[in-house]
Amino acid sequence: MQRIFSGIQPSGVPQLGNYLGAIRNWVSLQADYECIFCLVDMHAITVWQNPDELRKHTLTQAAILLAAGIDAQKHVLFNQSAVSAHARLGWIFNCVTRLGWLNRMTQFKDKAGKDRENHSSGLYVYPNLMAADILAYKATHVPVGEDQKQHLELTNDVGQKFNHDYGVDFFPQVEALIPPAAARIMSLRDGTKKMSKSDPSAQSRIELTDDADTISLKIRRAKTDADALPAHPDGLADRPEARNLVSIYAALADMTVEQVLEAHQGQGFGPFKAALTEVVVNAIAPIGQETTRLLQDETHLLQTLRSGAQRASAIAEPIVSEAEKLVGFLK
Ligand code: AQP
Repeated sequence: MQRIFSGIQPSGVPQLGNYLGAIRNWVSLQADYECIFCLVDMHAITVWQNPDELRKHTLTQAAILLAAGIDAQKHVLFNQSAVSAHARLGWIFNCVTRLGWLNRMTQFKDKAGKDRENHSSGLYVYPNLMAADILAYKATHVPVGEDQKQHLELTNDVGQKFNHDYGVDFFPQVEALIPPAAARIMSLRDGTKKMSKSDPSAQSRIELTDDADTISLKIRRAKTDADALPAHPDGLADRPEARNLVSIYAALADMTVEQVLEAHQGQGFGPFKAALTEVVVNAIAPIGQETTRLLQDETHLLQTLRSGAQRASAIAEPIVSEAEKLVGFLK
């Protein structure tokens, strides 16, 4: 069976964008692939994380994934730092990747902005650790959004350079799986910025643990304009906030943007936001309720992650040990 590796950073409570761009897709991929789902806590600390918050977010994120439908018995769910193979292969890749490749990574440029000197070196070599995450399992496919395509190309470049440098055919090429409707969900406060779990404003996102009242309030307060909904998507061209709300509706109701506009054209944002609230609450609130229930049994969650780490290790250890031997490390 083909193998998928996919990760999410426990850098906050997962938000609606994580759900529509990743988690929901992971749930359906479980039917066709052997899936390895990883809470990438080592990636999370490339920017500062309060230790207590990191522990809390890692557990909450595990609960959310289970509540959303990840099957940790049939597939593998664990936190990255619990499997040392990631760090070991990541270091080897730090020594294989060329600086020029990393200099071209747009996500680093976006995240570091102009204040480059003050960011961690971890943020800079992040793509090497991501390559290690994937290749430690010789994953065949990685579900990625548009924003991660460049990192996946680097993964293939590192794997191929390793093969070339050590004269082997060891790491396979990895294929991107771009989700069918890879909606990029934008902030509720600024339609030009992506919705993010670490945005300082909690009003900018819907968290997967938000209850119905919180969801309703956040949608009521979401930035919009004074115009009614147009009949055609062209009418949303210069209206990022309006377009975002319509896209969220479409993604959650399994409709196209055209169909949503057909049903709601001429409506102002008062009634449309009420309809959107209902759609979001129906999709998200059950996940939040189940998460709350799962978080009551922390021991069970820890056991689930530990068992996942053991099974992940059983796959990665022989692969990474072999890579270490190829490099010339004494074993
Ligand atoms: N707004 C979004 N719309 C669609 N997809 C999104 N993803 C994240 N935000 C959106 C997808 O979620 C997956 C896991 O993301 P991640 O946690 O590894 O990192 P991220 O993309 O940096 O997510 P955040 O929420 O913005 O985290 P922070 O604030 O910590 O940087 C990825 O597949 C991503 O595409």
